Amino acid sequence: MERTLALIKPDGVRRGLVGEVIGRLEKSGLSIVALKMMRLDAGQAEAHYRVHRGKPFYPMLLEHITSGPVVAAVCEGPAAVERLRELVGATDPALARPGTIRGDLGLDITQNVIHASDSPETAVSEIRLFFPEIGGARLVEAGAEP
Ligand code: 3AN
Repeated sequence: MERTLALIKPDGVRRGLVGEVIGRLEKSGLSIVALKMMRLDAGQAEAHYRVHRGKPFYPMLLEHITSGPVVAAVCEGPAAVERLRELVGATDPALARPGTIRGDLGLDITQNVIHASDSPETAVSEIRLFFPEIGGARLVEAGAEP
């Protein structure tokens, strides 16, 4: 089993797409094993997008991701990282295939509804960043008895 991080960006939350996006993730067979709504401060946004520091669109990225609440979800399943990236689609919604979240719902390259970890290594560090309280503890198994 593999885990990955999905982040519904402020444009997705603002447009009322949380249920639609989470529904697509669940219907695809991925299990949601942790979920929360939060507002990123500047430090968390810079940490999340540190690989893009210095790129022309970096200030816009920070501005957008801190512009309102996000919904963060840890998704689990076989090849979860690749599976989620397939569901999400290409970065630019204009180029994303119909049937993908960005292809169907994205507005533009900044307001593209959702972020998904791009590798298993990134997934580990992003899950740590967004869910520090989980630590090394085992997450509740979806559907398991409490
Ligand atoms: P993805 O989210 O598809 O993995 P990344 O990691 O290359 O894409 O970029 C992170 C975010 O930065 C994207 N989701 C998008 O919002 C923004 N972004 C990427 N490339 C551009 C660009 N050329 N112009 C404006 N924003 C961009």
